[in-house]
Amino acid sequence: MNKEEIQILEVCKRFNLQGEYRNYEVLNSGHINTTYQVFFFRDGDIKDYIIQRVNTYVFRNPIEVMENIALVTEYIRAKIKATGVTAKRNVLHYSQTTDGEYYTFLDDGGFWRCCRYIDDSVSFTQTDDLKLIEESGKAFGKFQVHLSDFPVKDLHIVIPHFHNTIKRYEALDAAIAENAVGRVEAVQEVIDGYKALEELATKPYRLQRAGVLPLRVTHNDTKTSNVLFDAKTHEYLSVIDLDTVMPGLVAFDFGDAIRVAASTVDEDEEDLSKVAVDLEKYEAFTRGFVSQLDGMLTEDEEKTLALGAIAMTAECGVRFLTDYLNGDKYFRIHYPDQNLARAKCHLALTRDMVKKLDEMQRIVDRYCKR
Ligand code: GN1
Ligand code: MG
Repeated sequence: MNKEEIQILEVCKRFNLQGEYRNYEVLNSGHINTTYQVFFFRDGDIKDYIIQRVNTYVFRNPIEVMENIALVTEYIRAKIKATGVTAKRNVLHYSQTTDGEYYTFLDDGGFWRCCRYIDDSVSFTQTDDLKLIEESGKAFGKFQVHLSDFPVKDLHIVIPHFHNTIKRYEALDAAIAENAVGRVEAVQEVIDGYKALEELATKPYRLQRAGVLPLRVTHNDTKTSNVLFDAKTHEYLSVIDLDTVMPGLVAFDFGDAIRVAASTVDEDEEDLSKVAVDLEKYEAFTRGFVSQLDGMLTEDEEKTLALGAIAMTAECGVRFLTDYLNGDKYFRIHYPDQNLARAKCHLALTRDMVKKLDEMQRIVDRYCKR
């Protein structure tokens, strides 16, 4: 048994997982935490769980992360139950340790948590299936609705200024000034490309600061892989990865989802001629998202949804570029220049969105039908 498996088994024991341990698999799609699926044999069947080691470089106060998650999942569970259906497959269920905590620290300081695997569910990093994209839109729209009356002040700000696009640009400037690993010179064109987008990309944040756009409870990491679908029907079941649930703008949840769901490529595509926002995918997501909202958005929010896609795509690209310049400390990479590839791809995608902004907003308007 290797060290990883010994740790996994210790975590399973602390969460009192029952049955005979069979094996584990590493799930590798996230850039931050380390995620495993573990399999137990019990009552003649295989039961599986998701256990994660939370990245405490990124989440400096992981206990607060779990407090937020417990509050939000309980709130959504109560909302679903109130409609008379079981919430079993429609919201995450985190396990408690034998001490009644939602987390455990191992001896090496690692912070671990465990949640039930949702039966017969699947997720996708990227898909061309418009039905799935529409369903992912519904999932995030529903999340908004479920939390529309959640007391925002009860949430910890687990990563301050997470979608503060202005500060993200400042962090890029600092990384350029420091040039810690000597990479600045070779990427000047990419830096200039992002600078040219700064004014537009920071607009939603500035509108929030000016009080035009309201803060709501948002998910803040709405990529396609953060939705679970029923394996057979492909209807959405639940959103996952609630680490960054915090006050935010609806335009950010919409926009960050579009960044992935409506893209023609993966996040790190190197052939930039392939990179574009696909308006059919965009429309499918928008249709799903807006269909759940029951007119809860203000007119200003509706009018800035498409702009949110530009803000989130540019911001994410700025973060990849900053991390590249800092020597790849934040996002997990699978090959040496992956953060640069991600940054270039996001620059191309943002530029395409800028060209199509009016059309993207018209599509939103059509579904919002004010
Ligand atoms: C990170 O780890 P993951 O894949 O859930 C990041 C998001 C980025 C995303 C880019 C806490 O999310 O903000 O948009 O990578 N999460 C954090 O794929 O920084
Ligand atoms: Mg995440």
